[in-house]
Amino acid sequence: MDNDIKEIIRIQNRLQRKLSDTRYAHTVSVSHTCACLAMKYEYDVNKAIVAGLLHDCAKYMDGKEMLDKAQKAGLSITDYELNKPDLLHAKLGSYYANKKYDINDEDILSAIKCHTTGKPNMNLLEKIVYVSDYIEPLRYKMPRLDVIRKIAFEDIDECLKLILTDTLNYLKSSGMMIDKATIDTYNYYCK
Ligand code: DGI
Ligand code: FE
Ligand code: FE
Repeated sequence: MDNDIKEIIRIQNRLQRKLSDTRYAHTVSVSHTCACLAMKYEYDVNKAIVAGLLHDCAKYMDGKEMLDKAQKAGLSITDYELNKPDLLHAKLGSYYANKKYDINDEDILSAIKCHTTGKPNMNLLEKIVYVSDYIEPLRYKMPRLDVIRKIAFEDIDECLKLILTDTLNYLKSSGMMIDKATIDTYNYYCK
């Protein structure tokens, strides 16, 4: 337990040096929200905190640099990510969590990897990180956040449905291209 806390503080300090002030504030906020959901749904709280802390650990560069780094790391890149390289911060973040932050836990790495698009049949930690990223207390732009936040602590699958529906509607109404992973996740949970 003592070691867990030291590890969490070490990760926080490194992230604070790497990320912008606002990204770091979001990061801490997500990790606290992950902790709360882990308590509610009886998941390992420290693992949820680490996943929340590291979910955006690659989000300190522009799209071009992400693409460059992902190519150099030998990560598989979809055509969609080539067009919208910002989405790569999830895959690249999972890679950095492993290589730079020495995380070997597969659940943590996969929760980071799918945090932007989601994926079908997510495990509990994947759901916790996906939902926390959307509802953390510093978020304010999305519609009906009050309802979504409340449902997050009542029925996490119902909450996923609301988030996926609103995200898809938002992407459609902004005329943005939609990643296959986002559509697959929507179809899995909402149809
Ligand atoms: O990194 P964050 O800003 O904390 O949050 P995130 O990793 O969920 O990324 C947020 C953005 O990703 C949000 O504006 C919705 C967008 N997104 C999710 N799925 C897709 C997508 N954007 C596009 N263009 N296509 C998608 O399929
Ligand atoms: Fe993100
Ligand atoms: Fe985030």
